[in-house]
Amino acid sequence: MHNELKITDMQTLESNKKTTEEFANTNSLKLPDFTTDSYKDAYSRINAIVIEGEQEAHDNYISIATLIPNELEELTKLARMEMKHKKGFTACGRNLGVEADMEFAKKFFSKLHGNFQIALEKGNLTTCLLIQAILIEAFAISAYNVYIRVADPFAKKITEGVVKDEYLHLNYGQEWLKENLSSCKEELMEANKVNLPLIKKMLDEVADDASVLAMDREELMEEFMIAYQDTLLEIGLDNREIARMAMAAIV
Ligand code: PL3
Ligand code: FE2
Ligand code: FE2
Repeated sequence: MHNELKITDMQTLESNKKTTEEFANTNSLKLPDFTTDSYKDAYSRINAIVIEGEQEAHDNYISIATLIPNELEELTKLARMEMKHKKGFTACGRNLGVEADMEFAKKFFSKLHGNFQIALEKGNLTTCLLIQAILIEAFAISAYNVYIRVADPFAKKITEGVVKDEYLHLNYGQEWLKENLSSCKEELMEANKVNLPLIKKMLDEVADDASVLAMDREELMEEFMIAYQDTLLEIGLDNREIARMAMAAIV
């Protein structure tokens, strides 16, 4: 009796193992060929976007600190993480033998960058936080979560480390906006109306290149909406307000 049980357990183990192997196999079949010219061509733009995005995120947290001086230490920490992310993604490009198209990436961010700078000059902290800590971070989280599923092993490991930090960044913006909701709600809604459509445009712009990396557009949108809606809910907005805000992406 005892013996029989053992055998059954071992059989179960064995068949589990097989299932895992088969799964890994089917999965790896779906991974793109990282060495083709078309992969590298798309990667030169996507990699640049990510590198530029991390650099701008760094600069933005440093700028935000000028509006909340007593948060200087915390914001400097976040900014440092962004530089680490930039280094990590630079290594990913180097590892694949790809040169990042930084000029393309600068253009890609220019509109959003401009809006952030205007808000900064005016001292509109809520708008700055919405742009960087909510919209850009949710965009990064969606992209990185999807990328992890189809990345080369080197990039996968780096991206897994990065995405954990991005949740901290999203959380930072979330907590500040939550604490100040009564005084910043109106500005939050207005800034969202202007800037969410830009994120949607950026997603559309990157979709073709992303699909060459086996990243699906619908999946990217889905991941974005999850991070975005979760955050707005945590900030304390109700379902109707969140629906109204999300609607800005489709009109
Ligand atoms: C915030 O910490 C960083 C902001 C970066 C924004 C990234 C947007 C990425 C869109 C492109 C999707 C491809 C992801 C692939 C990663 C190499
Ligand atoms: Fe980052
Ligand atoms: Fe970040």
